[in-house]
Amino acid sequence: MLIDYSAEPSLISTLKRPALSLALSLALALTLITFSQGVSASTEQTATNFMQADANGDGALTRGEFKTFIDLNASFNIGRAKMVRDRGLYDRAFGRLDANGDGLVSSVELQNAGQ
Ligand SMILES: [Ca+2]
Ligand SMILES: [Ca+2]
Repeated sequence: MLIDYSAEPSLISTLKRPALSLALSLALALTLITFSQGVSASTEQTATNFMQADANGDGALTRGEFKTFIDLNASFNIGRAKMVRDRGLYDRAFGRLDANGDGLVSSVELQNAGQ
């Protein structure tokens, strides 16, 4: 019996692109949650903003990083970010997304919030 290795190259190439898959999963999550208004043109920008705001690159946002994330989204007029910024609702938005209360909003929590 022959062993089919044809699936391996695509698996490897997928694993070599964690940044891309992170960006796509974030874009999907953010589309589904609070930033759902008119997000189609700005989905990619939102994912870019997340990665830019994630200063230490661990895939989760501290309160400080989250504020940067909101401010970036607001500057691009994405969803409700401008409202959050203008009304100073960072803590409320952060608290809603930080499901396990560890003081970080992870990409997983963003995804779960959208489901
Ligand atoms: Ca971080
Ligand atoms: Ca958390």
